[in-house]
Amino acid sequence: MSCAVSAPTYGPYGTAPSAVHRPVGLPALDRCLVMGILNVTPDSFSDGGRFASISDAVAHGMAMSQAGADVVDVGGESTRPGADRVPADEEIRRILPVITELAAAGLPTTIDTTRAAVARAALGAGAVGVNDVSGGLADPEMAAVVAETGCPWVLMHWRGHSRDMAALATYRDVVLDVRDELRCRVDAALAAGVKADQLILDPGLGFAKTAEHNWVLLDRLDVLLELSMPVLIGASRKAFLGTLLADESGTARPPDRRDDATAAITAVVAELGVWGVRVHEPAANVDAVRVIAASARTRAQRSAPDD
Ligand code: PMM
Repeated sequence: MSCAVSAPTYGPYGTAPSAVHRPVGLPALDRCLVMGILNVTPDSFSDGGRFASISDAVAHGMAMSQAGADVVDVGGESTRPGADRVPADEEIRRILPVITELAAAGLPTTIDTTRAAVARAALGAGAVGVNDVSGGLADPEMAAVVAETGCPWVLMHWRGHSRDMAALATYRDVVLDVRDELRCRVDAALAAGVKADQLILDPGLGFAKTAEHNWVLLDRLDVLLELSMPVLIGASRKAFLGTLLADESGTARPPDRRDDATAAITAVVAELGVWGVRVHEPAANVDAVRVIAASARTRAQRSAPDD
């Protein structure tokens, strides 16, 4: 996986993390944004099958908004390791009524898809942005849809579809490789007419990454933040947390008991300056980002010169 990018910093956007833009069309906040996960799938790793009916899915989206989620990310295809693909028309059938109803209720939604046709349908139904776990690699038409609509686009680091991704988890240096591969995706997006201020980057924890890779990426987020673009982190309930919290017999902690650890990661990455986190249970994560924002405000006041 390589492309021709060789400059040490990302040119047009400066190098200071303070220069990070606020993606158009998404809430502009003075704290880390919290994106609630709404998987309308029978087989996602932690919530698969829970929200398969339209009314259950809409009710859960509303509940996440009431719990403080700033945006709800709606997905109709599972990306858990080993998952098989679903046809595009089935993906559209799952997500469209849910996005339509949430948009009608005034909730900002993003569409979690790698397919341009699904993104186009979702944006037409009122979604405000596209969350593309393939960073534009899976569907060559995606960039054109995003350029045409001018919506925010999450470019996640990705090396291949879920069925094959475990075999792709080999890196020279995971932090530098992920950064460079994401820069290639940014260059491709810009070349296709997408504006820089539409883009959000995501290291893709768990996607062609071992647990060790995930921890190293979290530890060296400064390298991604130096690209001076908004960064989104999706650690919620992922397997590396289950392994970390395994019981004495070595059995991984089940996904629905990984929310406290998820909120701990949210606090850590919000303190580092990420733009957003993508989580299953927003409430504790919203509290965490508010604590971090209050702490940052206090620090700023202490270091501000007296009037
Ligand atoms: N992870 C999943 C799905 N979509 N999108 C982004 N941007 N980042 C992620 O880390 C990410 C994602 C898989 O988790 P899920 O099955 O709980 O949605």
